[in-house]
Amino acid sequence: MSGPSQEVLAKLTPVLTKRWLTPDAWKLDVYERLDGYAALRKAFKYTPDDLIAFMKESGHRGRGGAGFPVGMKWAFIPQNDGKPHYLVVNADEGEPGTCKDLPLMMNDPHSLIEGIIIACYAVRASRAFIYIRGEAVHAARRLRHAVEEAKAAGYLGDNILDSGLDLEIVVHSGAGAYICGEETALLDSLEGFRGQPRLRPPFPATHGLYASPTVINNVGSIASVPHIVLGGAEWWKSLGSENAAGTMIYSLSGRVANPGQYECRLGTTLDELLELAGGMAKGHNLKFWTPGGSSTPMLAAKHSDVPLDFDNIAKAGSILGTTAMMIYSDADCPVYCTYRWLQFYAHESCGKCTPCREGNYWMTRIYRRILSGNGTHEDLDTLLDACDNLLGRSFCGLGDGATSPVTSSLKHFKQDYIDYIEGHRRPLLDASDLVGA
Ligand code: L3W
Ligand code: SF4
Repeated sequence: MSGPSQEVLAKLTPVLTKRWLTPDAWKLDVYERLDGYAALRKAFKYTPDDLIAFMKESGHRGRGGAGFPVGMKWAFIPQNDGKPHYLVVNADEGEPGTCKDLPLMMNDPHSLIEGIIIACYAVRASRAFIYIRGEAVHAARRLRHAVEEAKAAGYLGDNILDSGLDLEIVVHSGAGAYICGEETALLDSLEGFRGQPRLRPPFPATHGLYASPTVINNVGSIASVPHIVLGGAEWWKSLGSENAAGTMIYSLSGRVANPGQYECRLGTTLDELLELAGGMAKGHNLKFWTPGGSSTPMLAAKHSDVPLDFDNIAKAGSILGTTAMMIYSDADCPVYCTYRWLQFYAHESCGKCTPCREGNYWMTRIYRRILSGNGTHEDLDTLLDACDNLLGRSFCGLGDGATSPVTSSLKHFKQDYIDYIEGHRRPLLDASDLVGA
């Protein structure tokens, strides 16, 4: 295959990833040589309120899955309320297929720290927490090292660069539970309780950590901030598409020639990303894919020209999520994939609400029946009925997200299910798996 066209190469826009290939960019002296902490000095020239207005103007939206406007979230923090304010960075990256925050924290930890300081100045917080998933020991170590370097250089501590801001950052490792990526479960875990979601509203913006106003933003949302401050709101908007400002780190995995992270303008298509990544793996043809992790409805090959931004992907029937693009070919089975994801959701369900706790368990059993050649046509209706009882009826997004692969695979690939049921396809599971099903 020939290389990508000039038109497609122009979609590749390294901003958050621009320092990743520079040796030792994770060290403070190298970071400073590459414009590091220039944005902080610029931000301190604004008032906190002006900074919030600037972030609103930039159109920057959250990179953790929901795409909530960052400036609006910061503006929710009450002012002059006499309470401590907190910033919590959600670095619990656990969505299957998602791999953008860990490489960012490993390669460019100071961009996250600089973004945190700017955000804390804007929302008047004097304590920030980075909640990182427990398995990421290497990234936690790197972040702690960067925090120490920043503190020694006067970027953290009291009266930072004479701005009047006092700030400490705590790097807190979780214990490896997917549910602790849900913002309120994360707060419970951070407070030392078992991580289970809280009722919303009230939202963390008013009742968050220790019942105080708290901003919770994803790693990518915050690490973008220094770039936006330096480049300006218009520049950030010019990089993306309508209602979707800036770039996004698209993580490509699965049946692709060169898997990895590709930072491109929001609105790039899968066709273009595949061109950048050298195409599909040899001998494979695209069959289905997820735009943003397993919680986002899977799409079919015919959707490969949909611009990957919030609105266009919604029109195609999915969610942009964390742009974790898992690519599958005609050698892969959407029914089996869905079964494996459901096993994950059943395992990670925190058990607080019945639809999710019971629904995911029962759905995995139905998949076992289908995949072992013992399914019935009624099973397909039962699956959709179970999804009806999870979607919108679960206490948090985990239960909602678990229905995405089920309903979307049934929508696009019902024949694959029927082939198992009618015996046209060799069962993938042994009937002995059905004991007790
Ligand atoms: C104040 C209001 N704040 C909303 C805040 C809210 C939150 C943000 C978005 O789930 C999705 C989920 C996963 N006053 C507010 C308000 N907020 N209204 O805005 O809230 P929400 O409920 O739309 O989404 P969420 O609960 O944050 C995130 C999907 O992302 N996802 C999973 C991603 C996994 C990772 C990872 O591994 N890194 O992030 C993938 O697609 O299913 O739908 O802060 O407080 N009136
Ligand atoms: Fe827990 Fe699942 Fe209910 Fe969320 S939906 S509260 S993870 S049981």
